[in-house]
Amino acid sequence: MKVHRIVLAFSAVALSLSASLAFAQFQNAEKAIEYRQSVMTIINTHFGRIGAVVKGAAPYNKDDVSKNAEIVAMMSTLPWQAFGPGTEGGKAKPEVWSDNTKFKAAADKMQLAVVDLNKAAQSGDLESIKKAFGAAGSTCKGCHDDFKKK
Ligand code: ASC
Repeated sequence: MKVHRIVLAFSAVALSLSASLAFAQFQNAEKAIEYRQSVMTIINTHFGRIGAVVKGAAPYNKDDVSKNAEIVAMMSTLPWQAFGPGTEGGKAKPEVWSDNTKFKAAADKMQLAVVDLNKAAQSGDLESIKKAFGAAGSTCKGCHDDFKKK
């Protein structure tokens, strides 16, 4: 009985490990680059729609901003798995891989900032949306300055 349980526990761990490895696997570097750039394009589109409201170029509508912020928050979790070893290229600077700890920290910072933005968006308070938008934008810019080619 005990042994069975241990075997079961081990297979569960092995399964989830192989599942997460498979999740991070791309057929080749081109596929990984295409994936991360596509995700960034979607993030840019929806972040930009919030930006238009923040800058006063579009009227504030709570539902629209909430949906855009939700999409940004969800999408923000996706690009990083596509910067794995052997996927150098695209617009990524070599520092993504040579200074990977710093890159990961920048990625984490961005994800936390867009969670804040999402919270502000759901609250419906335009002033906190503006603040959170600015803070999130700085994390985008900071990471791009260090890790994205012009
Ligand atoms: C975007 C985008 C960025 C950031 C940055 C905010 O939509 O592509 O790099 O926002 O411009 O300062």
